[in-house]
Amino acid sequence: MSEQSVLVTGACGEIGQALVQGLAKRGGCRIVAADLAPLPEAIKPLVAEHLQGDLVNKVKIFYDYDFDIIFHLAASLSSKAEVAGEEAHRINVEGTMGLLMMAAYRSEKYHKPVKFLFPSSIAAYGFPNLEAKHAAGRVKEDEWNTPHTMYGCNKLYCEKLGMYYSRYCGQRHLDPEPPVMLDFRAIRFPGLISAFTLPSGGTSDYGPEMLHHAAQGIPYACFVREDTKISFMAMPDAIKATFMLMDAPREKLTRQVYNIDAFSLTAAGFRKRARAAFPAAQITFAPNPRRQGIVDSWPEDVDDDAARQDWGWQPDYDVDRFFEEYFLPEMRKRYKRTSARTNE
Ligand code: AKB
Repeated sequence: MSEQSVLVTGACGEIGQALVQGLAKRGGCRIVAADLAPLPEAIKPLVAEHLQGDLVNKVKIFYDYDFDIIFHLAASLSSKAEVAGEEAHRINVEGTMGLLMMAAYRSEKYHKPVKFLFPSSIAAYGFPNLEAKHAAGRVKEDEWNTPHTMYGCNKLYCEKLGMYYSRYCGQRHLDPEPPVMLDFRAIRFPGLISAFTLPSGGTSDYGPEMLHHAAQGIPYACFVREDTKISFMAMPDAIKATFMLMDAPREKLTRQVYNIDAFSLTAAGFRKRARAAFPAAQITFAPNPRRQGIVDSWPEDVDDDAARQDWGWQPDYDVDRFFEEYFLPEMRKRYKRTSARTNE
């Protein structure tokens, strides 16, 4: 079988690096990366070509590539997008629209649907207050689509744009010979936690930041209240879900945007787990009202039944396995000396 040509935008970010490693492990593809930053050493040997620079200005270049699959990960995350809204809109919406147009054009011209994998987010939801959040329980994909943030608005709109370009663009879908359209698929990710990289610019960042600080013996002031609860997931599960959705036969998919879920934990729950593993951890709470408002608008739990039914989704890591089998073994290995010292 010939190699598949794959584009990964935002390749130097947290999901990007894990995804490139996952793709390389699967094999059978030529990886083209795109990012503002130079490639980190961890993925440099795995990438055939890296296009460094502003994606929005670079989209034209991609018309010359024959991509089978596009993973469009480049984004300005929720906290950063609140302080630089116009720039976030440019990156999150204009960048996505440019790539969707390119993928739609190539799908039609070469009669081959380009697969477009889009990471959406729990930020696409928005609750008016904490009572509504607590009462909502497991939120389904089409409920509470009333985001409070620039990032959430961008993600929700780009989901709709993806559906538009893959189904209705030009209103030719009812023609006797409709054009070949791109194949758009999206996952709404919860907060993600990697044992290898740290996030930046997001609001679910308090979870991974707290754990990485605790492991290194560095004091951490958490920017949300102790009772704050949203859903989280181990990075390997996020990559697994992305590949599962990518591989799922199109006829099995009853929707184009799917929730996935692994575990929900309060900020106090993170502290308890961190202290159990690293007893000297110094964790305090100093809520930032703006960032608090963002997570208060996000669901505590999402309903991922559609993903489970359509493509067999199931996380490998519940909260116990996340700590015991993924995060802590890596931390203990990496920060052996630090944690031994701080535990004395
Ligand atoms: C963020 O906090 O902005 C992201 C997300 C939940 O999409 N991690």
